[in-house]
Amino acid sequence: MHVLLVEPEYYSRYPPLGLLKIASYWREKGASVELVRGCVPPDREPNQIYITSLFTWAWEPVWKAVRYYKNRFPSIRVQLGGIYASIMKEHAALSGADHVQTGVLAEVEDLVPAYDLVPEWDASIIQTSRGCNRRCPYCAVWRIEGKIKSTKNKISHLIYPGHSRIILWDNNILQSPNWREIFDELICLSQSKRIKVDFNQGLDARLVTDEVAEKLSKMQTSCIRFAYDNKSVRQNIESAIEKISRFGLRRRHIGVYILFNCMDTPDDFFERVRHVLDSGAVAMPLRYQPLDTLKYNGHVGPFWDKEKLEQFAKFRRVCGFGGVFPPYKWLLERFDKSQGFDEAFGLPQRNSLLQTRAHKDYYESWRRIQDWKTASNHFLAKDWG
Ligand code: B12
Ligand code: SF4
Repeated sequence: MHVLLVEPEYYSRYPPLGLLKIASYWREKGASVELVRGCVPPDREPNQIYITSLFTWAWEPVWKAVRYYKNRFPSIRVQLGGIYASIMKEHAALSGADHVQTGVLAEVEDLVPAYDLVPEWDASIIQTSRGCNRRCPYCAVWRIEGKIKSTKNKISHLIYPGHSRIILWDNNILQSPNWREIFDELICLSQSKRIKVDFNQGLDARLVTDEVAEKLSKMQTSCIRFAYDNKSVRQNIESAIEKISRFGLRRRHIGVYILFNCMDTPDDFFERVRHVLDSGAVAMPLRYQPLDTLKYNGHVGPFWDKEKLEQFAKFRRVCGFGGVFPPYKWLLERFDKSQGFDEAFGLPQRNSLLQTRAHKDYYESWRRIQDWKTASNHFLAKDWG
């Protein structure tokens, strides 16, 4: 039995985790596996073909892959699964796949992914839980995975030999009944094996207690992320930042995602950015993408328009760092004086005093405070060295 695993040719920062788990599953059954990216002739004729998918807007490379392998091996069953397939089953079925799988495959969930298929990759990606008990309208997680479930209370067996970092993909790890055991194990791994921990999907600020903050402070984390999706969680965000910094984690190593272009207004968005910078953390604006969108950045929220979105995109390019806003002096002063979105995010005129100041202050402070740069790189997942 030979199983062909296909990652379509879309951009991804991470290896195709679902396929790597499926690879381990088939190997346990004695099959051989082959992982390819895009449309390429495999080394051997397969008996089964698994194609994965990711964001809904990356559907075209998925269709291309399905057609390529279906044409090449017309009698072999081509299965399609992953995020796009789960969110948009009917659309995915039009690709020509013989079967569209929605949701997770329970039988592969507790297997160590076959990382030997991606030898250049050096981190173990772990989901200690699936699902989430909240039902935020803009989120796919509760729709695909349901309530919090399949919670693990141990993770060491999921760390691949030689990996020096752990990336947690839990949607809301603090909801897990086992979060304490997991955190204690992470502390142990951090302290004994110097393993770095990345809570990649962020932590729920509403669930951050002193106990959580204390445990976090004992791990090797480079940054902690929260989400400030609407003003109702302002107190929770401020309190979580305060607790974490009280236990020794630096405020500038806390990043806060700020959803915009959803049901918010531009002024409301500006205020949330200002709150985050005032609290000393890094603001990370996140443009809303509808769950069933087939085009990235195609959506314009009811209180936004294209000009405002473009204006903000330019501002973050010029005055942000890789799109995020650290609380640097020029920005803090500017936001303090601004009454709303237009004033805050109006692009400084070319060669104007403002722009010169923006650049000077900005780059100088980043050069001076190297750890900001490091922290930001972590937020941007560019370099975890
Ligand atoms: C990690 C992650 C990221 C990473 C990048 C992921 C990557 N690979 O490059 C980062 C942090 C960068 C990120 C960013 C964003 N993300 Co994101 N992200 C995720 C997350 C947690 C996992 C995605 C992933 O890679 N999974 C790997 C998959 C395919 O493996 P798996 O699901 O474990 O696979 C199982 C099953 O799917 C199945 N399976 C998989 N393949 C196959 C194939 C076959 C044949 C079969 C049978 C089964 C099968 O079996 C597996 C084992 O059970 C999901 C949430 C979630 N819980 O899934 C959101 C998610 C995909 N992200 C989402 C969003 C909205 C975003 C952002 C747009 C946020 C923003 N506003 O900026 C950005 C977009 C970035 C960009 N420009 O492209 C949405 C997707 C919405 C959509 N319309 O597609 C999700 C679903 C989260 C949500 N809250 O709704 N994200
Ligand atoms: S808390 Fe996070 S994971 Fe849970 S439904 Fe809301 S956005 Fe999704």
